[in-house]
Amino acid sequence: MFGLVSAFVLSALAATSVKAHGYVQDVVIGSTHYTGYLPYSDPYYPTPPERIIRPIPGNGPVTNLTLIDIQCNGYTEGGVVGSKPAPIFASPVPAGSQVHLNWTTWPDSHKGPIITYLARAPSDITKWQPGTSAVWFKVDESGKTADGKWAATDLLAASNSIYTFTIPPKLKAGQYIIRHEIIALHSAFDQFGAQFYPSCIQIEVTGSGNALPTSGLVAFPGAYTESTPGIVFDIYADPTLPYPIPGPAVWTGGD
Ligand SMILES: *[C@@H]1O[C@H](CO)[C@@H](O)[C@H](O)[C@H]1NC(C)=O
Ligand SMILES: *[C@@H]1O[C@H](CO)[C@@H](O)[C@H](O)[C@H]1NC(C)=O
Ligand SMILES: [Cu+2]
Repeated sequence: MFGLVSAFVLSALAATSVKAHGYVQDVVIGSTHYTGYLPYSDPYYPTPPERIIRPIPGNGPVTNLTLIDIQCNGYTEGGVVGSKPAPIFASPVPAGSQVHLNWTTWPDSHKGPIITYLARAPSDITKWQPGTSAVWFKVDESGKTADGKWAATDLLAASNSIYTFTIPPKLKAGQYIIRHEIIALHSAFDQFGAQFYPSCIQIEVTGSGNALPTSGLVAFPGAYTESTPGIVFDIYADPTLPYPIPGPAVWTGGD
């Protein structure tokens, strides 16, 4: 049985290794490790392991900003359109805690920003699909430093492929999807060239805070278009040119 599984895994890996990009393979919150959705092994188990990250088809990007795939890296199975919910969620995640996102090895050519959103689930997160509703607010972003260092390559490489952000300390308790993405800009000098690598991670925030954004929520698809600043950008041009991170302003969480 296991030999068969491994053969499947190996052939899947061989088929995709030519364009190896990446995904979040592990999430650490407090002292708890949550293994990410592993697209080259999880689907091949007779009983797939339960993950907190919504399924993705592989390590490749989404490039069409009009598709629902841009929300959680698109996974369609059995008529599911958009993100298929994961069966479990990380809990407890105290408001104010750090979330550590462990990416697979990221190619140095794939320079770009790292951006993180949250969406509050109105009901059971293991069944919720946001669809095209404007429910997302940005909680963290990192683009290019003044001396030309990019989040997705320089910053990630310097931290062992771990990106860390903080849940807003006063965020109201409840279930949330974290939409965490790298945008790779190596072909973004022209329209339709930017590559999006989103991951959707399900969590349950605890605490006594009562803060929620009251305006400025965005939808995926919808938040980005080919004319949004930072979607078309030439990383090979003047390296001192500041990079405008796409999407709304970061919500500071009522601080
Ligand atoms: C994006 O997807 C839409 C809907 O399927 C399609 O009409 C459009 O041609 C696609 N755009 C690109 C650049 O592939
Ligand atoms: C990231 O996850 C991989 C796979 O689980 C693991 O081998 C590696 O040690 C993790 N990196 C860190 C810095 O924890
Ligand atoms: Cu790539």
